[in-house]
This record gives sequence, C-alpha cells and structure tokens, in this order.
Amino acid sequence: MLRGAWKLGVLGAASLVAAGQSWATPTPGGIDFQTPATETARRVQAFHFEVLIIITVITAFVTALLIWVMIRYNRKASPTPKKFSHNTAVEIVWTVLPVLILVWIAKGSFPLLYEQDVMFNGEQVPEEQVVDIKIYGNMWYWDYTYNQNTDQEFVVESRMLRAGDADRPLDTARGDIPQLSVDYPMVAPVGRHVRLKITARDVIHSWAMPQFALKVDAVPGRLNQLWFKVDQPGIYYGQCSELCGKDHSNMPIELWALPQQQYDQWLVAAQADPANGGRAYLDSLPRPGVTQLAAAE
Ligand SMILES: [Cu+2]
Repeated sequence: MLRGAWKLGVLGAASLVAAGQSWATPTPGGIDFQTPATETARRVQAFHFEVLIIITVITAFVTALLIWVMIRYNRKASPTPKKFSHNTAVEIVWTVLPVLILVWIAKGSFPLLYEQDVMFNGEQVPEEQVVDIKIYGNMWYWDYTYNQNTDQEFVVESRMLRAGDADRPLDTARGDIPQLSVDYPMVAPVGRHVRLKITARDVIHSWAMPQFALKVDAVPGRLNQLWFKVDQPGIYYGQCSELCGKDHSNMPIELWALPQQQYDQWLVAAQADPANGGRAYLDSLPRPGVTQLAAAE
C-alpha cells in the first residue's frame, strides 16, 4: 500500500517534470531530465525519483542527528560525558536498517540494469522483426551501418553542423540546434525493436541517448550492444560521452525516429546515395516530434 502511494508520488513528480515543454529537448539553460521516450527511460527516471526521495530522507535524518548532538551534547550543555561505548539495540538497528534500504534500492535497480543490457528485456523477438544498426565511433564523428551483411548494406557518416560550413551550415531557423544537430542523422523506425551494435575505429567513444536512458562505450575491437523501442516519432539528441580527444564535444548524435512507412522510404533514398544519407527525403518531411516544440519557443 505504502509502496503504491510512493510510486504514485514519484510518477506524479516525473510527469510534472515532463509537462514542462522547455525540458522536452535539450535547451540552453535547461535543467532536469529530458522527457523519456522509451518505456525503459520512463522506468529509469521513476527509479531515479524513488532513490532521490530515499537519499533526501536519509540526509535530512543524519543532519538532524548531527544538530541534535551538537546542541544537546556540547561541552557547555553536557560537561561530564557518559563513558559507555556499546548499545546492542542501537547497533542492531543501524546495521539492519541500512541493509534493508540497500536491498530495497537493489530490488529497483537490478531489473533496470537487466532491461538496458539484455536484448529486448528478455522478450523473444523473431530475428526478422529486429532492426539492426551498427554504430562506429570515429575521431570525431559517428557512422551508421544499415542492412549489414546483406547486398543492401550502406553506411551513413554523421558529422556535427557548424555555422558557416560550406555544405550545410547550421541553421537555427530550420530547427537545427547548435552542438547537437548533424548533417546526416541516424534514422530508426518507431515501435520496432532496434538492436544497436556499437564499436569504434580509433579510440574509446561512448554512444549516449538521454531520452532513451541509454549509454554504452564504443570500444575499438569490442562489440557492445544496446536496444530500444521508441514510442513517438521525433528527433532525439545525444552526445559522445567518453572523452575522446580534441573534438570530443563536436560529435553529437541526432536520431530521427520515423513511422515505419517513412523509415522504409528513407532507407531506399539513403541506400541509393549513402553520401547524402537520405537528407533530401528527411528535409521533405515535417520535422517530427519534439523538435517542433523546441523550435517554436
Ligand atoms: Cu567521441
């Protein structure tokens, strides 16, 4: 019962946060989480707020104890200190209670680790329904391989947009976000199980997508995996999250989640001309989802 009430409070707080449009996408000066875009991200954020409540109560309790001791037992108030050094009841309580709190936190945390790490949270998804995208980190850009190991395999390179660039300069009027928008974004279908295989060609990078609550290192010579299933069409942003050299801050991740039909059309366009990454097709679409909110502000 108590647990149910807690969860309601936690979810209420989370949805209040989500309701603030300015927090839906990365905005200058924004605080708090971005709106979660996957079931996993929603659960991770709810768990965050649960732990936040626990640590707030503990911190307040310990602070109150400290203040009480400082006032009640300072040299003036208590000139002759008591000499005892053991109290079995208190010792049992201050051992058992923290253990119970840690077990409670572990009970919420371990299933989330499993969910992020194990493909599709253990759900058996037929191979032909899985969308595979391979991600390489490079100094200092990402590239994305689609239809890997088929005769339709192609690679799209993805670099940050800069003001004044010759090919495609950053244009905030179009909805581009400085330091986050790229020339040829990653594209994935909505409502499908997307399996990411992530590695790097030179140094360690890290592929991170806050709205999906996902982050994993891209390590040369090693293959890491992540998965997601995004509910809403939208443009989602992340950044390389492992210090990888002088342009570490200039290798953002831009992911367009498109309805299946648009995704299929993009695949055809991008495969025909990978160097242009289906950009003309993407530009022909109304910019999907959350970015419209950010651009309208
Ligand atoms: Cu990097």
